[in-house]
This record gives sequence, structure tokens and C-alpha cells, in this order.
Amino acid sequence: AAVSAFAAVDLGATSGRVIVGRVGREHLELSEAHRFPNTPVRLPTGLHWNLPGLLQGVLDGLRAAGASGSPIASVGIDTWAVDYGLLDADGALLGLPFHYRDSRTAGVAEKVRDAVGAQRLYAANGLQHLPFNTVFQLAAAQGSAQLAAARTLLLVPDLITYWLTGSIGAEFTNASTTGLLDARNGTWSADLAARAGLDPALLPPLRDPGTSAGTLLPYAAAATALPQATSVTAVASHDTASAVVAVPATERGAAYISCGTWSLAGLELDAPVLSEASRTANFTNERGVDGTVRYLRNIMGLWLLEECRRVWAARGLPTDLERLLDEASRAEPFAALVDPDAPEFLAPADMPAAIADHCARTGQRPPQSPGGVVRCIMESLALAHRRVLRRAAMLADREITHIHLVGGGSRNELLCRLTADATGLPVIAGPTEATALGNVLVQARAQGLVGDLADMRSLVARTQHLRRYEPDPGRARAWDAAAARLGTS
Ligand code: LRH
Repeated sequence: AAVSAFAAVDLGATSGRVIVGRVGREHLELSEAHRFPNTPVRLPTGLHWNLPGLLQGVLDGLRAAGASGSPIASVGIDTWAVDYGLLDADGALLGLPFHYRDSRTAGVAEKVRDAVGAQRLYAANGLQHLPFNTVFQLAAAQGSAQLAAARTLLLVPDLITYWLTGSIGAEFTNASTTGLLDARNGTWSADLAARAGLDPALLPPLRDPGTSAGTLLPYAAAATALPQATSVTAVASHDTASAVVAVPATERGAAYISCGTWSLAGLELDAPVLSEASRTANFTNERGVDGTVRYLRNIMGLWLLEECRRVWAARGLPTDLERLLDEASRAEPFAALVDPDAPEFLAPADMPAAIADHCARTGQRPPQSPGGVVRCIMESLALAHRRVLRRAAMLADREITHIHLVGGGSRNELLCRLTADATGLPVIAGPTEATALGNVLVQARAQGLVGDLADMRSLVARTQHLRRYEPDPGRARAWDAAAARLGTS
């Protein structure tokens, strides 16, 4: 049977990859063509992404993809959300985009919320309050020469697309993370922009996932050795939106956790939940493909672990993941628990110290060994998964019968097992490469190779390796007690 090949560019917070996906009727298979580090740069102006470096990695990766044996039918790009570059009137990039963990947004969101009104803001954009939502980043840039010179705002995947094709647009799923999209009708809100002091003319026309975003510019064709006619398809360019496309859910009772640097835990809905209870619980309504809503909360995720490993490596301590997780699995249960979403964990210079401080402040003995720290992180994340999914079920009036845990975290057996035990629900782990699969599937659909969301998910379920973790009922009481210790249920 016919199989077509697509290139998925997936940029994450620590690395970028170009992956070749081969799709046929009963066939869905990925292979990594190129991986490169994504190293943020600190300048006097703050913490930035090295976008030109990332573009080079993308070009190298596309060249490798093209050399991998199959003709590349199209290219799709996804990255993390919210961050953007500004173009001047000539279409040139004005400075390096800021990293969402840059501290310049501290206190800004509160000001915007006070000016607009927290309830009005949520009613309008339906977004979880995160200090780095694009609208708050732009508010922090108010009055800068850069913003004054800007004519166009492009989110990171749209900027890469623009650099590859010359075509300007704002892909819809990622646009929904800016805080400038109207939650009810899914169009840019000139009113929100005006209230945030922004010129709505900066916001490019929206484009839907699955539509074409042009073909390669001559320089890009030359750099990648791909035909100039190679089309760049707008995929669900928000990585989480792509990951949720590839959640192999076939039943209504499914919840998902897209677990990597962040844990994004929630439900797929047909319509946003904009209630006051949802606002105070800080749930977000991001947009997915085909009119779906990603009703979820950001949980700080494996960032806590990765940052500990980075700090330990700098001190010459062992950082082998297998070994750390093995030590964690043998460490004392529930010795110390933290709220992973506490603001001090967003960008600390020293994560192990931040965790120790948090424990001390909450009257707990800080974990004494790396294994103990990792145990604390894993149990705290499992409890956060439990808390968020129980809340989501209540707020959206849905019963959750099982959890799909996708992304890099699905390889973490300890986290999967603890999440099953903490929630009392089966966890179906995998696919690990959900984001790249979602990216490839939306491209394949644009070529008519697969059908609707249900079709794509069933293909994922049939072809990808999944592993099921049953909750241990004998542990339920202990988890209830642990949740109670954090003041939640
Ligand atoms: C995950 C993610 C998440 C956003 C964050 C900035 O990579 O896109 O959905 O909230 O990065």
C-alpha cells in the first residue's frame, strides 16, 4: 500500500528535532532525521531564544529528512506556545524573541488584570492566568522602541514558517495561547488588544491547521536540497495541540496528560468552559483542531527534574536518569511534598535549593539525597495530576474513566505508576512522540491520507506502542492522606 513521507519540525524548550513520518492506511512510523540543542541566550536585555540558530537547525534537519530516502510530501512546524518575534516594516526580525521564563513579566499580569478586570479578561479569552501569556509579555514591552517599530507579530512556529516561505499568518491553535483570541468565536479580539494597549494591526490573519502556508523560498530550497515546490503545511503549531491530536483516545471518559517540560492535564471538549469556578480554578481553554477545546491546566512538569539534573551535573553529581528514578522508586514514600506550580519553581537558578526551601517553609524535612528529591518531584507531580484532573471533571461535568499520558514523560515508569495510584485510574502511557505524530497526521490529512480526529487517533492506537498501568487500590488511602496534607482532595 502507498506510504507518504512528511517532515515534522518540533522545537522544544531544550532541543529541536526534525522527524520523518511515514503514513499509510495501516502505517504510521517516525524516524528522527536530526536533533539539535535549543540553548537560550542571556543578553543584557534578558533571556532570549536563539532563533537564527534554531532556523539553522531546522534547515540542517530538513536537508537530513530529504536525504532519508523518501520524497518529502510536505513540512510542518510546531513549537512551544506564547513566545513571538516582531517584524519591522521591511519584514526583518526586531531583536531575538524573549524566552517565556524571562523575568520581565513579573507583576505585569496583575496590572493588566486590574486594568481589564480579571473576570472580563477570562470571559473574553478563557485563558489560565500564566505570567508569560503573550498578552502580558506585550504589556511588559509597552513603550519600547522595538514594539513601536513593530508592524507584525509572529509566534515562533509562524516566524520559522515565514522564514521558510515568506508567507505571513497566525496559526489558530497557537494563536489561542496569546490571550488575544476571543474564546467564544475564535477570532482575534480587537477589543482585548486595545485594552492591553496593543495595535491590532500587528496580528496577522489567522490560518487553520491543515491549510497550506506556502512553498520554500529559493534560499531555503537551496539550504535543504528540497524541491522549491515543497509545501509547508500549517499544522497544529502549538506543540500541545499537536500532542493532543495523537492522544489515542477512543472513548468519552478519556482524560490526557501531555507530559514533558510541562504537564498539560485536562480534557478535550466541544466548547469552552468560561464559568467563574473555572476562572478561579485557573483552567485554560486553548483551541485544538476541528473546533475542539483543550480544557486543561499547566502543571510545572518534568522541568523540575530536568533543572535538578542540570544543577547536579554542574556540581559533578551523577545525573543518569535511570539511576535517579531507580533511587527514587526505593526512597521513602511521601517524605516531602511540594506544590509544583508554586511561582518560585518557574525559573529558579538552583532548583534543588528551591525545593529544599519550599519544604522547609512548609514545615517538612527537605529530601537529603538526589533520589529523595526525585521522589518528592514525582509524587508531587502525581498529586498535581490528580488534583487537576479531578477539578477538570467537576468543572466540565465529565466523568473520567482513564488517563492517556503522552509525551516524553510516558517513558517514566515511576511517574506513570504514581499517577495511576494517585488518581485511582488506569494510565495508558504513550505514544512518547505524540507531538511529532500529531504534526505528521495533520499534514497527512491535508493530503487526504487520513480522515477525522477519530480516524487519526485510531491509527495511532493501532500502530503505536502503548503501556497500561492499573492503579493499586491498596495505595488509595495513602494517596488520599498525601493529598490532604497539601490541603486538597
Ligand atoms: C509546552 C507548551 C505549553 C505552554 C508552554 C509555554 O511545550 O507549549 O503548552 O503553556 O509550552
